[in-house]
Amino acid sequence: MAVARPIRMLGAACILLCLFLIFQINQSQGPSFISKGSKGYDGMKNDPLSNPTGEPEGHLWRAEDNDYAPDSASSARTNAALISLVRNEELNDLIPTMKDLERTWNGKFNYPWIFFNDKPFTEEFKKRTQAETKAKCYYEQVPKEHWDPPEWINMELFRESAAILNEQKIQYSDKLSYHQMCRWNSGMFYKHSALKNYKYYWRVEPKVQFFCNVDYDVFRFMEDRNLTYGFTINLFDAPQTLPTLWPETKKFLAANPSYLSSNNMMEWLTDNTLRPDHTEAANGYSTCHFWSNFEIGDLDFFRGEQYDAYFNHLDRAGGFFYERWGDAPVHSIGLGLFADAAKVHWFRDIGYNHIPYFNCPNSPKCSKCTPGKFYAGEPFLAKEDCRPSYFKHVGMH
Ligand SMILES: Nc1nc2c(ncn2[C@@H]2O[C@H](COP(=O)(O)OP(=O)(O)O)[C@@H](O)[C@H]2O)c(=O)[nH]1
Ligand SMILES: [Mg+2]
Repeated sequence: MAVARPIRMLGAACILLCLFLIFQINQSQGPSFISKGSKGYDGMKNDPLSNPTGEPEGHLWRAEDNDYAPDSASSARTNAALISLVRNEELNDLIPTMKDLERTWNGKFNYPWIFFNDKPFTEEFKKRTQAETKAKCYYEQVPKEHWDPPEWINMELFRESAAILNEQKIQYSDKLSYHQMCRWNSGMFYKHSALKNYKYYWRVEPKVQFFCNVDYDVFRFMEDRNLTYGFTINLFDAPQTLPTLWPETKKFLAANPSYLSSNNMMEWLTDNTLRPDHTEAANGYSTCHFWSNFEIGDLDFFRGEQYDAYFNHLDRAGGFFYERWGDAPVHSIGLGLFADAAKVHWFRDIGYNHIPYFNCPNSPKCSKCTPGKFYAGEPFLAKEDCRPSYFKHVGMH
C-alpha cells in the first residue's frame, strides 16, 4: 500500500527527532566511564588509568643527557623547589615520603627542598631530612603575621562557628591550627621570602607515597609548555565546610569581571550534574577541586594580580575561620577562573597516594599500587572522585 508523501515526510522527521533526542540524552550523561548506581553517581566505571600510561609527549629533559649534579652551578635545573609545610612531630612520617620522592624522581634531578614550619625546626629534623637527599635543604619559619588570624577575625565567633561545624562532624573544624594551615596554603605560602626568587614549586606532605619512576624533569616540563598547574587527584569537598565560598567568589567576580580568563573552567566549577546535592549545598559550586596535597605550580600565577586580589577578598570575608575553607577549593576556584584551562595538566604518570585516595597508572615504571584503583577503604569513597566532571568539562590533558 502506497503511503502518501506528507506522511512519509512526517515519519522521517519523527525518526530524526528521536535520533536527536537519544544523542542529547547520551551527551548529558557525560563520558561513558561514569557509572550511575541506583542512588545516583557512584564513581568511575573504568578508570582511564587502567589503560597503559606512558610519558607525556614532546621533548623531555632527562638526567642522562643533562647536568643535574647536586652542586653544579651551571646545572640544567630550572628555578624550582620541593616545598613542605610540616611539624617537627611529623618527622617520622616525612622520612618515608622523602625516600619515595628521592628514589622515584629527585635523586636524578636534585632540586632543593624547602621546609616551612610555624615553629623553629629541631636539629634532629634538620639532620635527618638532609641525610635523605644530595640536594640542599632549607628550613624556614613562617612569620607570625602570616600565621596568626588577622585582626578582623572575631575569635569568639570563630569558636561558636567551629562548635557548630564540629556537631556536623566536620573534621578539624575546631582546631585553630588547621584553619591557619589552610589559610597559609591558600594565600601566604607564595609570599614567603624564601620563595621570592622561585618560579615553580612541588608541594609535598608527610605520609604521602610516590609509586612510579619519573624519568624527566617535571619542572622543565612545566616551563617548556608554559603550564600553570599540575595535579593528580580531583575530589569533591564537604559542602558544609564552604557554604559562602562561592557566593563570596561571585561578589568578587562581579566587582572584577575583567579578571575572568577567556578560557576558564567555569563549567567544571559549577557542574551540577555529577553530584547535584553538593552543588546545591555549596550554593552553586560543585565542590570539585584539585587535591592540593599534591600540586606542581607556577608561583607567578599565585603572586599575580588576579589570584592575590581574590585571596585578599576571601581573607576579609572570614571564611577561613568562620567556615573551614580549604586551600584545595580556594586554589581550584582561583585556577578555574583566572588561569587558562589548557595550561593545567593531569600528571597521570605520577603514581601518588594521600590516604585514602590514589593516582595509580598502568605502567612498568610503577610498583606497589594497583592501576586504576582510586581508593583504599569503604566503597562509598568511590563517589568522592570527581575526575569525570573535570574530564567532561575541561578535558584529559
Ligand atoms: N608546621 C605546621 N604544619 C602543619 C600544621 N597543620 C598542618 N600542617 C601541615 O600541613 C599539611 C596538611 O595537614 P594535614 O594534617 O595533612 O591535613 P589533611 O591532609 O587535610 O588531613 C601537612 O603537610 C601538615 O604537615 C601546623 O599547625 N604547623
Ligand atoms: Mg595531609
